[in-house]
Amino acid sequence: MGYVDRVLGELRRKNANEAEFLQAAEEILTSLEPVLQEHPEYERAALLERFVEPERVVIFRVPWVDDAGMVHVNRGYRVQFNSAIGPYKGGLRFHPSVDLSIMKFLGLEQILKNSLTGLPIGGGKGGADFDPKGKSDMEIMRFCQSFMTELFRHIGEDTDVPAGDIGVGSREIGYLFGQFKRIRGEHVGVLTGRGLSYGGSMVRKEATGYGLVYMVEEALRCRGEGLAGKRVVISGAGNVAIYACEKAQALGALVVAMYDSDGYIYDPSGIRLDVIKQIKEVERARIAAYADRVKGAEYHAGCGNIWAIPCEIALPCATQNELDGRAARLLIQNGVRYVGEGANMPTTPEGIEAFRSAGVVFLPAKAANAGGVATSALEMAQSSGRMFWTFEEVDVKLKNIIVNIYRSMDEAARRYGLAGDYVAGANIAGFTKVANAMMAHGIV
Ligand code: NDP
Ligand code: 2IT
Repeated sequence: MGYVDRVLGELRRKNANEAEFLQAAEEILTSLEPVLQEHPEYERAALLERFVEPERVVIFRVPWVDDAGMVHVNRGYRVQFNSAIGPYKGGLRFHPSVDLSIMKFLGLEQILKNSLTGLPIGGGKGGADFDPKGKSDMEIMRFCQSFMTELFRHIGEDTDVPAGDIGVGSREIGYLFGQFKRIRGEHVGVLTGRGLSYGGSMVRKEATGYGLVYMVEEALRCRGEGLAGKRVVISGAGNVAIYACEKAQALGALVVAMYDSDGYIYDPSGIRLDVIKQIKEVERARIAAYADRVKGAEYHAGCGNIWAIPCEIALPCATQNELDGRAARLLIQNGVRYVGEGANMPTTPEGIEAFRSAGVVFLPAKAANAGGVATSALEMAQSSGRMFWTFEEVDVKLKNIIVNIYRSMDEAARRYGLAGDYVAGANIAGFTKVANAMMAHGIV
């Protein structure tokens, strides 16, 4: 049995009930075969066995009191996966579906994503099975304070730097930072995605969505095309989706659909992003309200059928496994040519295979959504340097980082005879640097 199969077999045995983690690990390890053949020393050093085992996982109780005086208990997590190339870095997710499997898949992906940025950040992820929907501001604040009252002892600007993810945006980062500062008495860059008045960076809010569109733009440019006039479907209506829509529209694309977890809106004349921002960012309401406010727009309950809308570019920006084989086949039938993953692992293995065999340009999450964490690393640089870059300065750096990621995954794929296979290219390019660092550190 080959090295990869042996490690995967053991991983399945030990983590049998972690479906998402196994899905991510299988994709990554399988695509690393050619690298491992070139480096037999990796097997002797049990490099893969160490790579798939988190350095540390912290699981903790998060008790909090709601506005009616009822006590609730949630489960908090921080997976400190790999610190070979820098301090652990990765977001916090607050969503009822959060469990160890989801935390570990996100942490594993984050290692390679962070490596691809070219910046010195290791991989981590955290969160809680807390549902922020329908909670008051004060309930959110008390939850964040309780969460940080345990988390603070495990993080630090040079050890582990969390940020946002699903359910954690600028409001939550503010409450988390306030509590950290209060307990530790340090005003440091221990979280990213901070507000601009207390150490945040320009462009961090926009970075994941903008970066996603910069990568699609680069893929189009390399094929002699541009975004102008292209029809785009975006899933999600949160941070990543909103700023992907903003940049796609700025570059002349026609975005016709978006969704939240209840259903999708279709607006053939182009999404009015001011209305979406008002509903999702200001009112924290449901996307269904869009169809009441914009003439000619339709609302459909349920999410899956969004992928039946004809488009040339699909940008899944909500959550894992939201785009399956059936959805991929529908998109292909209707003429999709580019898929850029804004969310983490939004496409199922069957969906990826369908896009691959149809020759669709498929830009995988760890490359396509790396703009967020890259800008987080720029926020860390500004914090330690006690300086503040303008919007334009950060935006130029973000775009350069994204174009470099595109080039490194493209080159890595070509080097192993896999031209155009960006899934393999991104995994290989990300892994190379981490593997070098782990080998240099000895058996740790
Ligand atoms: P937000 O919480 O801001 O938005 C999430 C959006 O996705 C909401 O519209 C939400 O709908 C929808 N959604 C969540 N879960 C589901 C579900 N099970 N089914 C359908 N829709 C769902 O999160 P972000 O925009 O920050 O994150 C979106 C994705 O991007 C995630 O996969 C995240 O890991 C990834 N990502 C985020 C980065 C960042 O910087 N924020 C960086 C890189 C990746 P509803 O409001 O109804 O729940
Ligand atoms: O998945 C991700 O890359 C994020 N949620 C952003 C992480 C970060 O540290 O900015």
